[in-house]
Amino acid sequence: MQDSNKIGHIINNSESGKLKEVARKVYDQERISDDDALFLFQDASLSEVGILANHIREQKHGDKTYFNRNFHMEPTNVCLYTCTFCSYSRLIKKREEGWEYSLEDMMEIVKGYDDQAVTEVHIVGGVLPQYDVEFYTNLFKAIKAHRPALHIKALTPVEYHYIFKKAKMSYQEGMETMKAAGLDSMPGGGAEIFHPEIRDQIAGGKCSGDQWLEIHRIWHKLGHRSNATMLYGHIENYEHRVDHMRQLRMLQDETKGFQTFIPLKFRNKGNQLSHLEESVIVEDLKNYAISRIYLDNFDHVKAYWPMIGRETAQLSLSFGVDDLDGTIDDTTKIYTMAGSEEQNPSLTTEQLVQMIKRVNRYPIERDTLYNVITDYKDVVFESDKEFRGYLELPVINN
Ligand code: V47
Ligand code: SF4
Repeated sequence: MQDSNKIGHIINNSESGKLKEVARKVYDQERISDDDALFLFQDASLSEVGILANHIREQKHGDKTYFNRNFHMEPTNVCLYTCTFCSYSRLIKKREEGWEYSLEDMMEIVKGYDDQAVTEVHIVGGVLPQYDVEFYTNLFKAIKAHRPALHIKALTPVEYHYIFKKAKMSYQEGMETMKAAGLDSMPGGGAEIFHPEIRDQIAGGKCSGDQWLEIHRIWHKLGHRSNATMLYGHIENYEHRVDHMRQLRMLQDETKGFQTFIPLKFRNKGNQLSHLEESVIVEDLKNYAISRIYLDNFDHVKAYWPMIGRETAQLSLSFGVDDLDGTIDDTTKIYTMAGSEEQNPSLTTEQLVQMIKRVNRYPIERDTLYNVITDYKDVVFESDKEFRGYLELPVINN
């Protein structure tokens, strides 16, 4: 059944008047309300939200599924903040167990990718006093001097708020300084859950939700792009998730600067919230789907595959997701320390392309700004020819 027929089926036959109403809105490309989103979280089934989200996903992108070739660099895994969900925060007490890279160390990492066709470096990590405006501007300049075409996607309002305050700079002045040094875009981290009821408990002391949004607003108004995340599945409830997405949707109406929304599933290893159970896959898929339905003004929804694992990432492509991040390598420690599915989150381009093709989607390598680099629709790898389905069913000759 086509998705529009499936939506028609819900509109005509659902026993729930509310579900009919939400399905009608999706069909008519009308924005859903906060109340509708709450209803979907609380009362709709996975298959119902999946039909609605997939309809929107296919309307926006057809079968296209994006990824990019990037690498992550983390200057340090020691952090003076004490976010309870983060496996870095505990290291401040035993600093010698962590790493604190110098500018030269960071440049060695960059140079290690000289012979690889990566288009983006994603820089994120702990907050420490020596990583200040001077350190980061020197780092950005050194990267651009070495490899001008490499897109620098770096730091979040958590770091920016801290380093600008220390340098007695306004956010405006600070972001202009970063741009002049070579910053190209901002990743979506540090958003967690904006609502103070939750944020104060899990991420006390770091920038507030309003400050996070203000730094993105300024960056967008300077003409640049960024992403947004939401850390879910810990102590928040559905109202907090909807509140978080509402604030993102409002800012996006104002600036149109966000590219991608990335829900991040809370992982419970090695942090102060280890006693909490992790959300189940059905919940993760529902969360992707409802994000896709609610955030009508976001072009893309991304599943960060190292965190959720390859199979859930494949499933997510039928629940609103159109982007699988990239072919990152194993320098990303924040997730492996928190218990991500992939202990060595590295995939070759061929593996990532196959992962996408095997769920009948159409892989596209993009740059950070979603310009197409390689269209893999008709590219056939040797290993494709050997693939006969997940269960390796015998080929039946009639
Ligand atoms: O803000 C920390 C999260 C984020 C845990 O913009 C955890 O393209 C789950 O934002 N369980 C940083 N999550 C990563 C991030 C990101 C990742 C990939 C792509 C992009 C992008 C951005 O990692 C933090 C925090 O929310 N995090 N600890 C944990 N235990
Ligand atoms: Fe530090 Fe970020 Fe971890 Fe919070 S989430 S402790 S700010 S590294």
